[in-house]
Amino acid sequence: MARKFFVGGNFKMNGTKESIKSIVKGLNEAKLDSNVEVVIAPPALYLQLASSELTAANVEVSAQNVYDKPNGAYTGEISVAQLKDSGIHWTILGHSERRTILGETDDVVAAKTKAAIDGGVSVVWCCGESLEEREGGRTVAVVEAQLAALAAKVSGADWNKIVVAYEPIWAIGTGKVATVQQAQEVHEAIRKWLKAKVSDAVADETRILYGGSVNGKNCKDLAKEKDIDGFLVGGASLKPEFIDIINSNL
Ligand code: G2H
Repeated sequence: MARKFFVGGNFKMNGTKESIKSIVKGLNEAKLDSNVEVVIAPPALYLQLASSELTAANVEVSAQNVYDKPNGAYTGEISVAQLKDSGIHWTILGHSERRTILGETDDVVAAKTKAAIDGGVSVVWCCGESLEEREGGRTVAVVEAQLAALAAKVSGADWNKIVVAYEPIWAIGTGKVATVQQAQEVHEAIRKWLKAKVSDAVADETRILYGGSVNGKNCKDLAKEKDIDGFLVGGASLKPEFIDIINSNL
């Protein structure tokens, strides 16, 4: 089946009220490929501002993280119910910056993913290897272990609510984009794993995004690959070239 191209903008810990309004205005006024599903993920403080300013069709607002416990005594966290209550139906989870800087393990990310889905919030679930792991020939094994932890917690229809983002850590914010071939190889391995361990349908239907220094110049070649179904964009999502990335297939 045809998988709808998906582009996420991960603003990370960047932006002000003014800059976020300006990015949203740019999206509202742009001519965006109507065959692309877009989410933008500003910092939590600005989720509602972005939502209230957004009028562009096919663009939704996403959180960058969510906690897996129900409302209660968890200082500094935001619950799935609170996202829903604020009209937010997407979250990124398992970004490598949260895994490496904030210590989120494969199991923690899987538990958060399950909680989000159960609470009605779809997930851009991130995976990827470090430079050391790639150089040690362990890329596919690392990604498969991350997938296995996820598959232990989610099942059946949960997969319809997951978009996978492959983000090699060595390519994130470094300007070192994976080659088209390197990205395609891992995307293909992820799809094969889904086919073998989950189901043919999930393998066919799950969008697999590439993330890591995607920009307005490299996006078109990456988008041509058969297993690359979109992008998770960091730095370039804060710039006008984000529109070009959304329109990669035009
Ligand atoms: C990878 C990506 C977005 P950037 O983290 O998630 O960021 O495009 O800046 O490498």
